[in-house]
Amino acid sequence: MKGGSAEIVMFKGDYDARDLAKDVAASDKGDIKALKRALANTTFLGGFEKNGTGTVVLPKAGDYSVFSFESKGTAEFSAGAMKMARTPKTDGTVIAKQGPVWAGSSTMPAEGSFLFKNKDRTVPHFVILQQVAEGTTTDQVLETLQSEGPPSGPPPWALAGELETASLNPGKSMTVDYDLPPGQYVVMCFFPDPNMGGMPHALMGMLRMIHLS
Ligand SMILES: [Cu+2]
Repeated sequence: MKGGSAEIVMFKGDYDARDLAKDVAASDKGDIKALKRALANTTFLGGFEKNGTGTVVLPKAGDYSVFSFESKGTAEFSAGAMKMARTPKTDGTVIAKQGPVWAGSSTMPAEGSFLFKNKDRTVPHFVILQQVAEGTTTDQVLETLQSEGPPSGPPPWALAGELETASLNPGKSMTVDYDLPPGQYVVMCFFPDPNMGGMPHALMGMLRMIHLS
């Protein structure tokens, strides 16, 4: 499910982008040890979809990598001496909490920027905003996600508006600029949970309905 964002990451010790690509590929095939190794050695600092904008926090001058879960592609960059910048003003918040569950604004303007904060102390999370038909329930979305077999087209509740962010480690935050059609949206995260056999968080019920107006 998606995963096309550019993930800005930093690594522990000798662990590098190639190790991460290998571990993620193994994790996709159900290797939970590889997933746990990836999480123990990687700090996810956020990032954006193609053409997406916003702000991330780079904790220090030094080497960083950009990683794509979708292509397993990587790139390196170095950040020089930095000055502290004030977090830009935002129009709403999307907060991941232990459970995992979502909290934050229940309504936001249809255009603006939101603060995404991972307050969960255990695992990384990312944000997918998917527009849904007005009145859709999280139970309906969960039922679709849990249905077996290849999808026979898009779910009946899905509408055109969508946005995805990269992942954030526990305690990290970022801001995300967006411009979406007004309406009801489901907030989802599909990060695989290492303590639940790699189950994506949305399937554990990490779903929340919000409105953009
Ligand atoms: Cu998650």
